[in-house]
Amino acid sequence: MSRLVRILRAVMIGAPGSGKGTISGRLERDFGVVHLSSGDLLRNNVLNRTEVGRQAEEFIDKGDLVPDELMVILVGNVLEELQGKGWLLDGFPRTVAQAEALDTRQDVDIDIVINLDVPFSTIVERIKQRWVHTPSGRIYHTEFNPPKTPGRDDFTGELLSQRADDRPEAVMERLGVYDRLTKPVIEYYRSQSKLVQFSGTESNVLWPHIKSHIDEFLKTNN
Ligand code: G5P
Ligand code: MG
Repeated sequence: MSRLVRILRAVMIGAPGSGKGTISGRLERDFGVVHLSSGDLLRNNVLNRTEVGRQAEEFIDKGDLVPDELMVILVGNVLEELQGKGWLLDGFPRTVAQAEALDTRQDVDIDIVINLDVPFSTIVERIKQRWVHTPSGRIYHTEFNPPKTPGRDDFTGELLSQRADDRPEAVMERLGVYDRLTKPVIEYYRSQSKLVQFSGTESNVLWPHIKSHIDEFLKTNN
């Protein structure tokens, strides 16, 4: 098994539903990085009715981005707690302003930025069948990754739900926001020579390529 020797710091970029959460879970399992999903962080704040959750909810439900200032503080606070550990940021940064804010931090030096390039037509179909366990961030799909008991989380047995922003109109808004605001982040990291892109329609096909890329990176940089 490939165990982490060097501390890996990575970012996962991709359109809504491109499989960021799915692939991040596998990287966490195989490389021992802490998976930090900005979306899960926000949804837990909404669930627990915190002040951040109250401010963020209306943006999330419409499919718009939460303001940069709020995101930079929220994710920054968690990174503070992860000093000395390997991590994988899923869904952050997703504007150039957020990427620049991350670059100003002394404790952050990103090794690799993984871009999942999945066609929008594939995504729209997938998202209709997604079910989630919000407290843990566990993701299911009625065919690709079904729960053992329909409608229930495998570990807690609690009821699964569908995300408010997985309604078709919110999904279309999210894809538009991705095109306008997140695609420039891909170019930002390409110009830093940190970007590696994986194109396809199936996570199980992309995954072995991503895994061997990280294995190779760790071998070369240890
Ligand atoms: P999130 O939570 O970051 P998105 O929109 O970026 O949300 P999302 O929807 O979580 O991304 P994903 O993680 O890329 O998608 O995809 P996934 O959940 O792994 O896979 C999607 C579904 O497809 C699942 O059901 C999975 O099982 C299935 N699947 C995976 N692979 C395959 C496959 O090969 N085949 C099939 N058939 N199915 C598959 O952000 C949410 C909101 O929070 C705010 C924004 O409002 C955002 O819209 N937010 C931020 N705002 C500002 N700045 C930030 N940095 C923000 N971060 C979050
Ligand atoms: Mg996700």
